[in-house]
Amino acid sequence: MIEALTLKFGIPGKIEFKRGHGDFVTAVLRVDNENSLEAVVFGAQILSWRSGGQERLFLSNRSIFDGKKAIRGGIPLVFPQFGSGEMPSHGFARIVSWEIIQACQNSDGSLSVIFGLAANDETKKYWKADFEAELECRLADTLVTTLRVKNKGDSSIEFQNAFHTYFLVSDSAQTAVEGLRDRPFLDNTNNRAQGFEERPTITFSSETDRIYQQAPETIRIVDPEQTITIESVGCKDAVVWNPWNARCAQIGDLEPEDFRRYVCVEPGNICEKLSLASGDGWECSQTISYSFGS
Ligand code: TA6
Repeated sequence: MIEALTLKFGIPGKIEFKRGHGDFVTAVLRVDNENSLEAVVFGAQILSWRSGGQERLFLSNRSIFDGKKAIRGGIPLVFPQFGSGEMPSHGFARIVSWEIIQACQNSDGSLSVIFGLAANDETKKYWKADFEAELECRLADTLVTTLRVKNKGDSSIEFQNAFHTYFLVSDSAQTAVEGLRDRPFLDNTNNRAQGFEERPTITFSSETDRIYQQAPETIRIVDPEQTITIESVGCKDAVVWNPWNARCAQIGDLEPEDFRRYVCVEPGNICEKLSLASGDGWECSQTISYSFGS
């Protein structure tokens, strides 16, 4: 498999393939010494994104790579369901294997790897839809993740999605999320009670788990050492999540202090399911970038 992918898509030093965590087939993109990423076919999940020469994503030391459980960290893809429901939590996309259908250097010098997932016996265990999905990871000095969905069936389909990114921070207690002032939200720590964000920035001192509705296209995460900018297209909502200490202690694939090491900001479509007519296509994306200092 590695040899075949290398023969088909490999560019030495830029696009390479290996057996990484969990012995999963892993695509390695390297723009230069400062910007690289690693993404595995299990869940089409980015596990590492280095920007400005440093790792910008959190990956739990207790992540489980058994090919069954969702990997704790990186950028899990939530699709076609958010949260609990008829399918496993956050849908099946992150717990099935995808296929690498393309990897290339683009005309602007960025590098892309595209994972594909078409409806099959495994997905139909969870969702009857006849769909084709693609996740493109595009790396330059920014990282763009794009989800594309096509409805190949005879009737319309409905789904939710989110890019469930675990952003590595120096200390969540010294981190602020900017851009969500004056937005309504549903509070997942209080039975999805309706709230309204009055604070200019969101800071963390207890469990925070909110679905912001009518989310802006640009959200920033600021900690003492970095500013991460998240620009989304086609995402109506955005989740902000940090479990804080008590909830963190209950999550088996997190270490007790991990709540200090990450903040999740997750653009997506959650509050209202998206509907896709037969034969139609749809996409959404997020562009994340890092700048030094707060
Ligand atoms: O996106 C926030 C959230 O829905 C939280 O409620 C928490 O459950 C988190 O996702 C992680 O979910 P997971 O299924 O990956 O453990």
